[in-house]
Amino acid sequence: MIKFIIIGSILILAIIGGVVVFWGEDSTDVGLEASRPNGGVGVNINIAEDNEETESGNAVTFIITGESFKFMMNGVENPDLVVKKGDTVRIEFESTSGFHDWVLDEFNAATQKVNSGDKTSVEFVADETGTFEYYCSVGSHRQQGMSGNFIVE
Ligand SMILES: [Cu+2]
Repeated sequence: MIKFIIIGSILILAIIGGVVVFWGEDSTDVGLEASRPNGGVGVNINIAEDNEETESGNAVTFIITGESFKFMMNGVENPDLVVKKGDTVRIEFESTSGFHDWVLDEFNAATQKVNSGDKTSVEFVADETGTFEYYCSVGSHRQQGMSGNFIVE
């Protein structure tokens, strides 16, 4: 009788051990399967974000006024305009005093020339990195200080 109990106990232990090992292997497999797709998705998302930045970029708008002889934006004289490569840039320009425009040669961007109180705009894609000079092309305004830096990072 004692032999049967001992053999029975060994069998039960063996079964429990087998189940634990089986579960252990099973859960290990599940873990690997779960982590692989997650890792893959993470990588895919990163690639998608990178493509978005380089291919389409963001839409950036600057609201700038012109007077004799400087540009103004949010109280800053001849402000640095900083964008990322690939951004679509919109310049909304208004003359608050005098006859002016906003020109950026490197991107073939130029607004109309406008008089006091008139508004105009121009849109272009900043597809090249560097620091470029924007300016007013009216008369000698550029030489008199009506210019600033357009920076593409
Ligand atoms: Cu001007």
